[in-house]
Amino acid sequence: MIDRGVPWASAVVGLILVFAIRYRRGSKADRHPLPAIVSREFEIGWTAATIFLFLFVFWWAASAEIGAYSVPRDAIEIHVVAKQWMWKTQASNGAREINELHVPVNAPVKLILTSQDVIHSFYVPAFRLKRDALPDQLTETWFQATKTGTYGLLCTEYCGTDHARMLGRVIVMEPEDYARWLSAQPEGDDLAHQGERLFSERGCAGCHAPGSTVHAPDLAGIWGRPVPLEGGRIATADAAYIRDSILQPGRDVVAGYRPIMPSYAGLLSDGEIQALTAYLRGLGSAPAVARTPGLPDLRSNVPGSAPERSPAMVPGAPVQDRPAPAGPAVRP
Ligand SMILES: [Cu+2]
Repeated sequence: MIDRGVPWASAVVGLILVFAIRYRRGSKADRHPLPAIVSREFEIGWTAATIFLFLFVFWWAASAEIGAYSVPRDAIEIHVVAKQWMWKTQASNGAREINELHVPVNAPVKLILTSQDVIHSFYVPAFRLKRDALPDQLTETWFQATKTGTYGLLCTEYCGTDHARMLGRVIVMEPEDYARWLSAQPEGDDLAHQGERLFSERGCAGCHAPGSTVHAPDLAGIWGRPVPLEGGRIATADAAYIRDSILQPGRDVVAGYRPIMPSYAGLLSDGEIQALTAYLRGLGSAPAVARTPGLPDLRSNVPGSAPERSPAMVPGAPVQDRPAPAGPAVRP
């Protein structure tokens, strides 16, 4: 297929060549003196004014766009899983909803989106908020509602037969009402606890628990830290990295380890991966492994290590008499 730009480019280049030859210096072409339509000052002023106008609009649009992508640190985190044809949301405090999302007014809310099947798009017109939910990927967006009320939530990516019915509501409440609503929710497990259970139920702990005999990276304290990979690359242990490591473990193998982990693609749902991620995140970005007295802290030279925290969240691992971790000096 010929690109549509080709005729235009050919015309421009052709005219440049024709004029360059026809009006070259010394040729006898007919040259009328230029009519003075506007003054030179007017032309300079006009050019400068439009440049400044353009720069202003660019700055204005860019700063709005950058703001839309920088999520405030204290935002309430809500996981959103889209599927044909519903929206499932779960706040990190455990409140689960379908096709509804309760949020407090005047508080930043961060959405972490994914899809269980095809591409969907989370769209709240009243908030000017739109972000695609993609299978096998996480996307993020955030908003801060400024008025209480109920606002329509739509899917705005054609996703199959009932696409038009993939509707929901965002309910913005006063903070006190929100707190009351939250405490009235069924005693649901929060994500991190679900993840902790999955971690042992699905066999992750069999290899990744600090006491395991299998040579697999210990995951305590991994969150947010740089992970050295085979081949000298460095990854950051964020949600996307953990997700990839679960679904495609052979792709980014941690330096010093063999690629023995099987893929969990098809075995874990998106919700379960989110729960595992929340659990690993809850383990913090500091070593959770209890140090055996007399042995040096293997991670003490890792930049960004935060102070030691409770090892209580490592499943199936006794705190007191755990063997000293084996492996490379800097563990992921
Ligand atoms: Cu959809």
